[in-house]
Amino acid sequence: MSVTQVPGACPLDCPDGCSWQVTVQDGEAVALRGTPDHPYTRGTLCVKVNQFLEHTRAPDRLLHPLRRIGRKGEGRFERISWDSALGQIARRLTETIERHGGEAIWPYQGTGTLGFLQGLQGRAGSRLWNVLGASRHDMTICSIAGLAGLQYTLGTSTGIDPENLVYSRLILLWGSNPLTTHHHLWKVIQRARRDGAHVVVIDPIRSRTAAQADEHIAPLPGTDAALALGLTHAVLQEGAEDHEYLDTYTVGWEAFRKRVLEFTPRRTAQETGVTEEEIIRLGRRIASSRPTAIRVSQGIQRHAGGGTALRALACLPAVTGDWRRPGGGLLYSTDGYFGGNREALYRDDLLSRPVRSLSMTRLAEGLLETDDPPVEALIVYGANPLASSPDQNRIRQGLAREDLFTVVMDHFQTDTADYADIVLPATMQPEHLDVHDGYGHLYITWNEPAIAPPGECLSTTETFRRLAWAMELTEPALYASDEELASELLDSRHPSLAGITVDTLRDRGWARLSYPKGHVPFANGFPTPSGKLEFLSETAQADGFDAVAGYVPATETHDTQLAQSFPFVLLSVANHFFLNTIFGNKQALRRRAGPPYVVLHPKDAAASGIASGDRVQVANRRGAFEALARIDDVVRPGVAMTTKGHWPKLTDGSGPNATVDERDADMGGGAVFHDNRVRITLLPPRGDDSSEDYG
Ligand SMILES: Nc1nc2c(c(=O)[nH]1)N[C@H]1C(S)=C(S)[C@@H](COP(=O)(O)OP(=O)(O)OC[C@H]3O[C@@H](n4cnc5c(=O)[nH]c(N)nc54)[C@H](O)[C@@H]3O)O[C@H]1N2
Ligand SMILES: Nc1nc2c(c(=O)[nH]1)N[C@H]1C(S)=C(S)[C@@H](COP(=O)(O)OP(=O)(O)OC[C@H]3O[C@@H](n4cnc5c(=O)[nH]c(N)nc54)[C@H](O)[C@@H]3O)O[C@H]1N2
Ligand code: SF4
Ligand SMILES: [Mo]
Repeated sequence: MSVTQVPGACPLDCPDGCSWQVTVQDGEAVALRGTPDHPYTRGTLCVKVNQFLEHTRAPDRLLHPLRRIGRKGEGRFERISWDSALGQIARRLTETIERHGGEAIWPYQGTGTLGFLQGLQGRAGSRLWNVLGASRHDMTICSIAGLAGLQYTLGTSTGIDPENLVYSRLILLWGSNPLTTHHHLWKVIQRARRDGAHVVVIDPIRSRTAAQADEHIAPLPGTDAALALGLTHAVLQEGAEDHEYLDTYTVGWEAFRKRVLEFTPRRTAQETGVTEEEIIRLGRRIASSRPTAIRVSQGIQRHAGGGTALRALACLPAVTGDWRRPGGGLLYSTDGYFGGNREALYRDDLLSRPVRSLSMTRLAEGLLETDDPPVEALIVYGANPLASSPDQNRIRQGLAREDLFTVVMDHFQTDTADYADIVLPATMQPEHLDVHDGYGHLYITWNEPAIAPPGECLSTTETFRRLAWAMELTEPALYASDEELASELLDSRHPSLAGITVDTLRDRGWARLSYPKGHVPFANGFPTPSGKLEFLSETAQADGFDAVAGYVPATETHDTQLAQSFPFVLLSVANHFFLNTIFGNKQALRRRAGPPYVVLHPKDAAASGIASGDRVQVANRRGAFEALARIDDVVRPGVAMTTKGHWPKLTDGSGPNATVDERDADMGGGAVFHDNRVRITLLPPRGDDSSEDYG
């Protein structure tokens, strides 16, 4: 009997980027655990991923290529061989290129795995798409508005090391719910708390995390920039601004100060729905707590003013000078710490001429309204847009186009896969090679294949190598092996990789990037054009934004006219038991998640005659979905809460994204999932008990 421990990484789109170990016995994976000696993973995974091995063996897993034999969306398929599948895809892509040029192909990559080889971070497939001249896929679905906003203030979207939070005296979890979405950070926060740190959650919802914090402030959705300016106002009232820091490390202070002075407690309270007392009290606390850390994650920027919000939030630690202290500053993403050679993977030099970009969150528009050329071939991998992208009903229409050729590479027959012409079975993390960083820590991870893929599953890299071969493409870069790709990625002189080689990484499974503990970014200035933190950004102005950081209200949330017909602002947040739509088909986790629900404040419920457990319809002009009502004061009056993650076809055929608009946020073309007004009405009780699945 042979037993080995194979090092790996959780592939999911989660800031914690856990390091894991697969115990393999006689070729079979028998146990999975978080790596015990990894300083961030600390031996634990999470409620979603603990049973990942069962997920790899799920009875509904796709094991063979399939060809559609029913109508689009109907879900009837027959098994075909890889040769036949790749032959058909090669022929269709070649014809498409001949007819319309490469831009008629849309490679639609999602967040299913973040791996540098198989997934998003390395833009898997990029080399092939560049050779074919396919449209560029613009990854707008998750974090881009915030990234763009930070870029103006800081010159980068990279923030502080989360492990530095142990040095913080005050921690603001601003639109961030780590107990659900990245719980390893909570351990760091708990250590800071034991040393006396005070933790405040700023979230319209009393989330799991808010319930565990020292304090909870509930602003109206989309008003965070106003709140940040109002808190800065209170800091100035205390005379707590750091003049030396402002003089040395920032530009545009006078202009920004003028703006801040407009955000009196009174105006801020009107704008945000937070009381003047709360604003002044928290402002004073910030003024007197050195250092203060702000952890802000992605939820907060899914509004019309999302980019502007991050831009304003990053200014606060400059006013107090906290950016220079370990444990002070702001953390949105740590992605920029890893200095691997991403360009070597992308190989954008293989593109023979510039191509257009198509936005991930505008799939319906792309399929229904784009011409010159129209999208004729859609290759979906690591994505489930019919469930996850905005404007579900129009996406369904687009996917149903008879002249559209759709390929879906996935692990399961998702709602999106039901519309595919060809479905290709993909490997899961224990079955392929990959390299990961984390967007919530400073470690990188090696994922060694632990077991053989089941059935005929192929990795993304291998699928694209074989497709290139079927298309008779001669570019050698298309045939690089996984090991070669990993070496090219890590072959970098960037200081973050000092002392890290493929061999050392492969051997141990993980490495801390080469930054000292307590590392303070921007100690010697900021990577902006001025070299300083920019309250006033000429780049922003040149891009058509206000030169000075400020506040942009949400669109639907603040529309009082619209509120007459659609009285609720709907937030569709992370589900504790799913990771986006991954695990939405997993019985054990569905049971724990329960059926789709929508939470209403008791006052709203009373006014609408809705009681807990009632079946309701959540609707606006774009679409509707069904949910069970929960009445709870975790939400503010006028705000309703549901979660992302349920599969439409396993519920009522619909979901929150049926109500979400395709509109862009202010920056980067980000999605506005939470800037969404709906009405909620009682449905007649159903005869059958359709929630029995959920136990
Ligand atoms: N269990 C689980 N974990 C996940 C995911 C999942 O689906 N499930 N998804 C992963 C992904 S893809 C991502 S991007 C991250 C997201 O991680 P988070 O950003 O932490 O998660 P969200 O639930 O999207 O949003 C966090 C909080 O922001 C609040 N929020 C919404 N609008 C506003 C606002 O205008 N102002 C303020 N102050 N708060 C607001 C929401 O009420 C919510 O509680 O999590 C990752 N982790
Ligand atoms: N209403 C609402 N909608 C949201 C959000 C929200 O807050 N509210 N959040 C948004 C956010 S933050 C994100 S990141 C997006 C996510 O949206 P998507 O990127 O579309 O993510 P998922 O829906 O989870 O679909 C991922 C798919 O990839 C598959 N997959 C996983 N690993 C692999 C692999 O190795 N190879 C292949 N071929 N496939 C794989 C999974 O089985 C799954 O079907 O959703 C967004 N949608
Ligand atoms: S989903 Fe996040 S917390 Fe869970 S195992 Fe993966 S990286 Fe870790
Ligand atoms: Mo995301």
